[in-house]
Order: sequence, then structure tokens, then C-alpha cells
Amino acid sequence: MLTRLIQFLIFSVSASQFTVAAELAQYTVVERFSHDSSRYTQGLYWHEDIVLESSGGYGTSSITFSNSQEQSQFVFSDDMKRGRYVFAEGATLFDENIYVLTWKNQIMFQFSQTLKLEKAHRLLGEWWGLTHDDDGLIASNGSDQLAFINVDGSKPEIVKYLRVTDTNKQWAQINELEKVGDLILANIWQTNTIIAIDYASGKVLWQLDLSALAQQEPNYNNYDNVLNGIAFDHKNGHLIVTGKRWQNQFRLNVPKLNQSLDASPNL
Ligand SMILES: [Ca+2]
Repeated sequence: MLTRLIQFLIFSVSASQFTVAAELAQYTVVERFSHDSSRYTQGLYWHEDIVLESSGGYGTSSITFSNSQEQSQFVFSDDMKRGRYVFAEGATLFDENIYVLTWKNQIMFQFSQTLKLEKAHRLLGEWWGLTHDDDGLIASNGSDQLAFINVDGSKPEIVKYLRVTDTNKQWAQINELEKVGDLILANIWQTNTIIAIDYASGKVLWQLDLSALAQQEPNYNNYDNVLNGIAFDHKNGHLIVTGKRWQNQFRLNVPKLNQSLDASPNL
């Protein structure tokens, strides 16, 4: 009887280990600052003095780009023929160009840093979030997979997919992205969760629960105004987060993120 009890306890402990999803990481808020609450934020990117943000919605899609000298904005419905039919999604700056995905338009736009529209690339499929590594773009599409897109040639080419995995949880609805060192940080749509994905294997290493930040928003109960927008400020190692139509942006210190950067050979 005792042996059976011990076997049961051992099994219970082992089983419970497998029911635990990726570890919750701690964070502290360094600063809260204002965010334009008219923006239905789909993409956020910071690099040195550059801040890039894309905003979605039919008739309201736009991108804003600022650096130490100026701020400029491209409003699709005003600045482009048939622009009111564009639904902008994630955006990033790669190799001197700004790339902006669209939700179901099957187009990826390419802009100069003066927000001059350079190209409208055909990109079949539905697209959500966007970031980049040293070689090209990395995009989400609402599933559990990330697409790696080569933009060296005249047409974008999907060169591989990375499946995002966890020990005992199926992640999906992966949205806004930011590659930081050897991690890809990702919002999970309609949640207050950001997951940290190992760039090489796709395994989820840890997660952040930012419910306490979302609850500071006056329109927190609107299901649409969700956490979305992840950028990383390399100057001081802070994570910047915001949400769709949020009034706030937050600068966060995430020790686990800085630990992984310290261990990362390629920042
Ligand atoms: Ca981002």
C-alpha cells in the first residue's frame, strides 16, 4: 500500500510538472508615458532615436516615423489611391527600408525613411506581426508559426517557417513581434501575454503577464483595445509596450530579458 502511495505521489509530481506552461518572468515599470490613443497599434519598433509605429483599420491605417529631427506620417486613405481599402498590420525597419504588412490585402508595402512609398510587394496570405533578423523579415500570421521572408531579390520570398512550441501548451494567435538577441518576443492576440520564443528552436522559454498594465487603460473592458506593440530600446535595455488605442506606453525592465541578452553572442 505504501509503495502504491509513493508511486502515486511520484506520478502526481511528474504529471504536474508537465502541466506548467513557460515560466512567468518578473518586470518593473521604469516609466509610463503617453501614447496617441487614436492609433490602432499593429507594429512598434525603436532603434536609437527612431520610433516607428503602424496603425490598422480600414480607412484609418497609417504609419508614423520619427527621429531626432522630425516626425512624419503616411495615412493610407489620404496618401494613396484606394488607400481606404488597406488594413495595415506589423511594421519594421530593415536594411534602410520600412516594411508594412497588411491583414488580408496580400500586399507588403515598402517605404523609404521619408515615408515615400517605394514598392507594393505581392505577399499571398493573411499577415499580422513583423520583425527582422540580420538576414530578412520575420512575420506572424495568427497561427503558431513564424515565416522568415527574404527581401534581397525583386520579390519577397518565404524561406522557412518556425513552429512555436511549449512543453504542454499550444500557442496560437501570435501577433506583434520583436526580435531581441536570441529571442523573438510575441504578443498573443486578445491576451495580456507576451511570450519569449527561442529564435533557433521555436521553444517558448518564458512569458510575461502584463494584465496590470492593461488594467490601467480606461477602455480596458473593450475586447478590441488589447495589448499590442512591442519594441526594445537597446540604449538602456528597456522593453517598450503599448496597446491598440491605449493612452499609455510603458518602459519596462525585464531582468530575464537582460540576462538572455548578456548570454547572447549576437545582440
Ligand atoms: Ca515590434
